[in-house]
Amino acid sequence: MTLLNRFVFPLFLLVFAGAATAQPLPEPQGPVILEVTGQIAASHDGAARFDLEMIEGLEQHVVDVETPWHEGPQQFTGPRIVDLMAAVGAQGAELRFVAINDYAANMPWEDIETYDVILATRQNGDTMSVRDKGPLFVIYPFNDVPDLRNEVFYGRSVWQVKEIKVLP
Ligand SMILES: Nc1nc2c(c(=O)[nH]1)N[C@H]1C(S)=C(S)[C@@H](COP(=O)(O)O)O[C@H]1N2
Ligand SMILES: [Mo]
Repeated sequence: MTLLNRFVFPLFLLVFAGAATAQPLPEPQGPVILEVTGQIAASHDGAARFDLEMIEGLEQHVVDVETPWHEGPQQFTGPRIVDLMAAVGAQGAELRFVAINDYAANMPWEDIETYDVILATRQNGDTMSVRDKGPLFVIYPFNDVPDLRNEVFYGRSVWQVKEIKVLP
């Protein structure tokens, strides 16, 4: 075996095995605003921790929407939750969103594959204070998919999210 084969090939295997689950996450540099726990590959002691910069480093999606909680049309920005789940190598059937006030709601995995539901970090371009239901707000595309306008999806629209538990 050449040197190349002995060292480079195993390295390739490692890289591809990793890609099948998730890339290693960097350490958060700023305040941790989100923990993803449960059935994830990219965990440090059972959780993947995110600061704002890490969440905004994921591909961003914009949702123009009117909601029951805001006056007039709003523009929310953040990663699709399905992309956030891919980033941590999540595999589950349900997601449990836990809020700062300990409100929690479960979302079937199907929702994040069916709709462009985002974990919004920004409302009309600005980050959201806790008073304004921030820093993280689950936003469904209620305008694009008007059938979502009912209590089931309102109940899953958790604001002040601090944790996402990936459940079997
Ligand atoms: N953080 C947080 N998000 C939440 C809630 C809550 O109490 N806390 N209530 C949920 C439920 S059950 C519904 S129906 C709507 C309620 O919105 P409302 O309080 O404006 O009626 O928000 C959802 N998101
Ligand atoms: Mo509700």
